[in-house]
Amino acid sequence: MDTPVSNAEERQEYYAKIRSHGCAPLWENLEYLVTPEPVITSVPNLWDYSELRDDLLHSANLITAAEAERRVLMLENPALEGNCSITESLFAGLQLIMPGEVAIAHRHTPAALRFIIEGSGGYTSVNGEKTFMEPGDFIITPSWTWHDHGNEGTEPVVWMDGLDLPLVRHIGAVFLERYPDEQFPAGPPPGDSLNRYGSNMRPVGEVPDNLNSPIFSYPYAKSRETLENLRKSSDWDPYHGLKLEYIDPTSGGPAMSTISTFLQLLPKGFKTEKYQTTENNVFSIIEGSGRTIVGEGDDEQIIEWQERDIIVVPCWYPHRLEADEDAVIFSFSDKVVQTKLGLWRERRGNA
Ligand code: GTQ
Ligand code: FE2
Repeated sequence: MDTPVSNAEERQEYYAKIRSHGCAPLWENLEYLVTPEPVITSVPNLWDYSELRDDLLHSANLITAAEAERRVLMLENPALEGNCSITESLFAGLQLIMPGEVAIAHRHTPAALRFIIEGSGGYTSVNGEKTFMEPGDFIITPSWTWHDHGNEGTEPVVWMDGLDLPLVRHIGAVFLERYPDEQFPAGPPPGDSLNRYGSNMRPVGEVPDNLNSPIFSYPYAKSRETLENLRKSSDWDPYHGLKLEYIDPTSGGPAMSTISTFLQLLPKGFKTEKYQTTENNVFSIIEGSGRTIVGEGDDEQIIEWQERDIIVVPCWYPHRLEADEDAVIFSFSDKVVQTKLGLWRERRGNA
């Protein structure tokens, strides 16, 4: 029976009383707490690289890489200002290293990826193994590995950083350690891990670490060629075009244990169909131009993009993509985490 047993005033007094005992009434919050579908604070957004580039290069006049430790412009979700996050779970930033600069060695529990945007001659060293960077390369810094960066070239080098930092912070498991010297001592020669593990082979007798890929670098030349070869034969996915996931060759699983990473090709004129997923997605346009249509009806929003732009589409926003020219898009998301927790979902069309 729905007979009230108390009045509003009585209830407020009661809430104040239980508050002082460290309690709150679930029944006043249930609607906001457990919702029929995901409700998320972060919003879709675009970072226009042609607009940002000057700001980024200007930062080199204000602070050195050495002083900054990491000279990064964080891409903050407009709805999460001050939270150092691009979505509730992910961090993204644009990092700049000028010729001759070094970003000192440290290690931390949050894992990082680098997706190279512009410049040649940049490198990152992971546990002493240098990986040189070219635009479009995808490079991994696994959790708790020593890393420093540098630029041995003659032009500015810019890459996008993607980290699981908000997720790790939320749990509280953040640790950082600085190396006593600027750079971690040189270890294996550049490219060693790719040589060793990048040909669907591995040294005999080695047992894989099943958390992270032994490959630190997934060069664009190779992955772009793969997309090009596949476009002739592949069936196109109506929701993704031709989309490949970067994997750990020793397990067949995702390349990183906390961040999923993808490269996709949409041929000129391709239009994907409406898609929803619980994963929070960050897209980095490497080639081409087009648009992402996010939301539906009155909430529909058209995000026009071109090369080097970055777009975020948070959890459960309906979205579709249109390519005006052949488009190649790198993306990263928290899919692997959601999958491990049994939470990942997708909705294709109106299914
Ligand atoms: O390059 O080591 O954007 O530790 C944020 C934290 C980059 C890095 C970031 C980091 C780094
Ligand atoms: Fe770092």
